[in-house]
Amino acid sequence: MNPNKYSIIIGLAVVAAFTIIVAQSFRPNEIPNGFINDCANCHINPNGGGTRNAFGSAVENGFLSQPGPGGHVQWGSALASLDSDGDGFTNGEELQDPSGVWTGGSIGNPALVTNPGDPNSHPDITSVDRSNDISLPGNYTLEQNYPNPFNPSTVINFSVPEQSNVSLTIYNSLGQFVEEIVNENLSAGNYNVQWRAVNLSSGVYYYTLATQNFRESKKMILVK
Ligand SMILES: [Ca+2]
Ligand SMILES: [Ca+2]
Repeated sequence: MNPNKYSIIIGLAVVAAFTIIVAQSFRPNEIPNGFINDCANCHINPNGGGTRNAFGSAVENGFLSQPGPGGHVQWGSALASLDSDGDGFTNGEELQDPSGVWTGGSIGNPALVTNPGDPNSHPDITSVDRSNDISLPGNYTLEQNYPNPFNPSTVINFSVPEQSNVSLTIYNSLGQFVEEIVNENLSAGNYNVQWRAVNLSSGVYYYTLATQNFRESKKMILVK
């Protein structure tokens, strides 16, 4: 082989390899908390390259500044509001920037980040958190869930004025047991529960808060 041709081929190979490495490494830095899952955010192979996962395909098909490996990810409310992997949580919820306002730097709680391209990686289905309202409630309360109607996640707020064994249970419209989403001994305080309806059909459901000294039910509507 002509030595000049040989060196041109080597040169092209180096450029191609460099382009692939650059393409794999910069995109995780263009989504909020993207470094946590790195290339696994966009590719089935967690080391990057090859077939894209559902989030990577969404990016590739509509959220690049230009097609191909040189395109930059256009993070914003549109991409944040999609649920690319169909796990019931938007890309923004998974990456801790639900509104898509991130433009660099940290946002949300990195410890809660899940993979927007992997349906098996998603936020906890049910979580009980102390509310930001740290006042001590004088009464038991059970608030109306929001959003309502909902699909598939909703939030239920309640308060307990004393340390209590708390149960929060979902029933269907026939009064049949569906799921107990809280069963904990909680200290006096205000609480938020996020609940995600998994494998349930549209319809009316009831949620019941029960303690030793209190019991109340409210209605909510799942619309799929
Ligand atoms: Ca998702
Ligand atoms: Ca996911």
